[in-house]
Order: sequence, then C-alpha cells, then structure tokens
Amino acid sequence: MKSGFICITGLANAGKSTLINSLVGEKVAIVSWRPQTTRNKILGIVNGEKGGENFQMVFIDTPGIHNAKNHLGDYMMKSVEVGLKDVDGILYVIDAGKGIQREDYEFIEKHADTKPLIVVLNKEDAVTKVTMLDAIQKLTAFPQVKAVVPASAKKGENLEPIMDELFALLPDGVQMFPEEMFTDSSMRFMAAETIREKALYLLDKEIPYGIGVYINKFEMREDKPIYEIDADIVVEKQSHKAIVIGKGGSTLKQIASAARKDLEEMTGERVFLTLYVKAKLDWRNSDYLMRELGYDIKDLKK
Ligand SMILES: Nc1nc2c(ncn2[C@@H]2O[C@H](COP(=O)(O)OP(=O)(O)OP(=O)(O)O)[C@@H](O)[C@H]2O)c(=O)[nH]1
Ligand SMILES: [Mg+2]
Repeated sequence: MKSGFICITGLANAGKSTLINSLVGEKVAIVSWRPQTTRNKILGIVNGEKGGENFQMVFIDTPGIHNAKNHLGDYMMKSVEVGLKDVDGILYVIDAGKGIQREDYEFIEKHADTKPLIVVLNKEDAVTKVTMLDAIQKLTAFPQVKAVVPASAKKGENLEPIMDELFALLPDGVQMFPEEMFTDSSMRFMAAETIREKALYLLDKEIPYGIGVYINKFEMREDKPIYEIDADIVVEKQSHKAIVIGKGGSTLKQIASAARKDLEEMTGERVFLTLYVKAKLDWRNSDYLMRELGYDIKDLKK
C-alpha cells in the first residue's frame, strides 16, 4: 500500500480547515470567517483505494501564515514549521477570491525545492472563470509548483483531482493509523475547539482572538449516558468578561447552546455543558498560561 503525510498550509482564512474537513469527510478542525482560527497542528486521516492500490493519507492542518504579534502567534507559526517537517508533500491553499498575495509567492519560492508542492486555488465558487484562469497561469509559471487545482472546499467541488495529485506523491508504506481513526485529537481538545468556534462566531471585534478554552471536566454520568462537560472560557482582559457573558448571561447561553448541539453530535450522547468565564491577564503572552490552555512552544521543539 501507499501511505504518507501531507501538510496543508497557506495564509490565514484561505480555507485550509474547511478543506481538511471536506477531504476527510469528518469535522476535524473548526472553521470561521475570521483569520487565525486554527492554532494547532491537526491531523485528518483518509483511507482509500486508487487504481487497485490501498492508501492512507494523513493530512496535517496548520495555522494560517501571519506575522506573529504575541507568544501565541509564535506558537502558531512554530506549528506550521513543525507541520512542514518530514511530510511527503505540501498542499498550499490560496483564497482565489483574494488573489495571489506576495506572501504566497514567498512561500512557494522558499519551500518548493524542499518538498513537492500542489497548489489549491480555493473558493472557486466565489470567483469568475477569467480570474481563475489568470491565477492558474501565474502559478503554473513556477516550475516548483507540481500542479494547480481549482476547487471549492466549502462545496466539496473538485476534491478528487486534489486526491489524485497527492496520491502520486505517496511512497510505499504501511498503515500508520487504524482504519476507523480519522484524527488523533482527544475528545477534550475537540470539545475545547468546538466551544472556541462558537465564541468566534458570536463575539465581536478583538475579543474572539483573545479567547482560550479550558476543559475542567469531561465525564460520562454513572447513572445515565450523559456527558457532563464543564469548561472555562478564558479572556485576556477583565473588561471582556462581561461582554462574553452578555446581558443576563445571554451571550454565554448562546455559545453554550450552539456548542452543546455540536458536542452531542460528536459524542453521540446527550451533553450537559456548563461554561464559566475567567479573565487571565494577557495570557497570549504568558508561556505559563498558554501551557495551561494547551499551547506549549516547548512541546513543539521536541
Ligand atoms: N465561498 C467559499 N468560502 C470558503 C471556501 N472554503 C472556505 N471558505 C470560507 O472561508 C472562511 C475561512 O475558512 P477556514 O477553513 O477557517 O480557513 P483557514 O485557512 O483554516 O483559516 P485559519 O485557520 O484562520 O488560517 C470560512 O468562512 C469558510 O466558510 C470555499 O470553497 N468557498
Ligand atoms: Mg484553519
């Protein structure tokens, strides 16, 4: 069989997480219209068969490339660097609607000689054919780019040609993960991310960027098949606390209710979700507090 690792990278908001979810057919990464949604390396595993040969393709979703402005940003960019190590290919995602940016060219020039690079021109559904053709032409001018595939991650359009290009990059190998496993993320991590996703949607301005989620409890009740999940939504300023809670607790209730729905789908059981809001001053610049919330630069350096 063939098996290997593919790193999905690109600028913030290009649609990388939407793409990994569509390719895997499961929600492994949260998605939002805000840039810098993904903060960790996330695995998504696809098992299949092409031309009579079985394969296992392990995708690594990574945070969007941006200029880090705090320690969390440093952690995110380090995750990209680590994600790109020892992979068999790079799937570089560009938002075709925004067009090819200077940073996209920079990435291509810097990395393409090290690993085979396939470019996905994503959000095909949102651009004209002329815009798409122009972008394809610009990218194919780079000898380093092995293939350019226009696609829509959101609509699930043109995903098979991406898989064909990537399959060709896989070396002979063995099955690395059990067939039924589609990610290596823990339930706790997925629960924290689900809550963060809802906060990203329901909160405004700079507040969502400073949100962290800590799961205090994730337990099945002894008497009934109900998961009890308690979590802290951590904000970076005291003044943000009241905003996350909302008038009479309304915003927090909305976050909890949306998250609970997804968590019930994820676990297949009923979920009792209790959310608290805590302020941890400037946590995105504190290595100690970041570690508490599951972001540890040192972990990545190992
Ligand atoms: N129209 C359109 N929108 C898309 C498509 N793919 C993703 N999006 C939207 O683009 C936004 C960003 O999607 P994400 O998947 O979170 O992007 P990302 O690259 O993972 O972003 P970061 O993790 O912040 O770097 C969301 O609003 C998606 O719904 C697509 O094919 N078409
Ligand atoms: Mg993402």
